Amino acid sequence: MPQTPTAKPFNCLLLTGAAGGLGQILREALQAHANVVRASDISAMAPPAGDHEQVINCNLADKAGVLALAEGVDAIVHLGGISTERAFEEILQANIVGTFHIYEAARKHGIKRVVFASSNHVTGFYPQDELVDAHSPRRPDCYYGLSKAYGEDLATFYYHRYGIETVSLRIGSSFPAPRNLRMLSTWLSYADLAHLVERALLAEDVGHTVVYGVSANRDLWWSNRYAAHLGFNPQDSSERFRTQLEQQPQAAADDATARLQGGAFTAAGPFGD
Ligand code: NAI
Ligand code: 15L
Repeated sequence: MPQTPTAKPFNCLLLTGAAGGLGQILREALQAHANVVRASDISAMAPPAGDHEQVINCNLADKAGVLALAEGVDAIVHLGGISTERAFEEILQANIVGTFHIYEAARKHGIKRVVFASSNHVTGFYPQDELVDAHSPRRPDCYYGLSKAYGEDLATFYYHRYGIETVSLRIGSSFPAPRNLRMLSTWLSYADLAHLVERALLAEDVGHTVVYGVSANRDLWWSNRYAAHLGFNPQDSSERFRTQLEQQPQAAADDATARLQGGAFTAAGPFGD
C-alpha cells in the first residue's frame, strides 16, 4: 500500500551560511523538516537548487537584502558570517550588523524561531579544567567570540521585546573528525549537529536557550544542565580518534593556549597593526 507522506513541521526554512562547511551539511539535513529550504550565502553555492530548495545570494550586511531574503519564512537557521578571528571591522559587518539584520527581518515578517550558530569562543577564556555552563559569566576570547556574545544578547532582547524565540548553539568544533588533542573535548559530529539543530527547531517554549554543541566525548568542559528541555542527546564520541591524535606533537608546558578552552583563538591577532 502506498505510504502517506508525513507532514513536515515547516513550510519554508531559511538557512544562512549555506555555502560553508556546516551549511552544506544542514542544507541537506533540513530537507526533512521543511517543504522548501531557502539556502543563502554571500558566496557561490553548489549544487544548484534542488526540487525543494531556493538558492539566493545575499550579503548579511545588506539590510534590504536580508529583509527580502526572509520573506515568507517560518524559521531561520543562521550560520552565516565570519567563522574565525579576523579584524574587528570585518567581524562587525558580517556578524554583528548581519545578525542584527536577521533579527530585524524576523521581527518585520513575524518569524518566531531563530537557531543561531554561536560559538564556544563566547567562553573561551575559561581554563580547560573548569566545567562551564550556560549561566557561567561569559569570557569571550577574541573579536569573533565577542560578536557571538552580541548575537546571544540580540536573541535575549528580541525574545523579551518581541517574543521571538532563539536557541543559541555554542558549537564546539564541528568537522568530519577532531583535528587535534583539544578537539577530543570540543568535537561535535555532523550527525549530532543535525540532531541538535532539529531539536533547536522543534522543541517548544525555548525562550532564549543557550546550549553547547558538543558530542558525548569522554572529557567534556561544558554542561548542558540548563538546556535539558531541548532533548538534545548526542550519540557520537571523539574517543575513537584518541590514539591517533595523542601521537601528534604536544604543546609546550608554558603554552597558555593549550590550557584555555578557546585554544589558539585566545592568542589570535591583533590584525592590521
Ligand atoms: P564557514 O566559514 O565554513 O561558513 C560560513 C559561511 O558564511 C561561509 O559560506 C561564508 O561565505 C558565509 N558568510 C560570511 N560572511 C557573510 C556575509 N557577510 N553575508 C553572507 N554570508 C556570509 O563556517 P562553518 O564552519 O560552516 O560555521 C558555520 C557557523 O557556525 C558560523 O557562524 C560559525 O561561526 C559557527 N561555528 C562553527 C563551528 C565549527 O566548528 N564549524 C564552531 C563554532 C561556531
Ligand atoms: C569556531 O567557532 C570556529 O568557527 C571553528 O572554525 C572552530 O575553530 C571552532 O570554533 C573551535 O573552537 O574549534
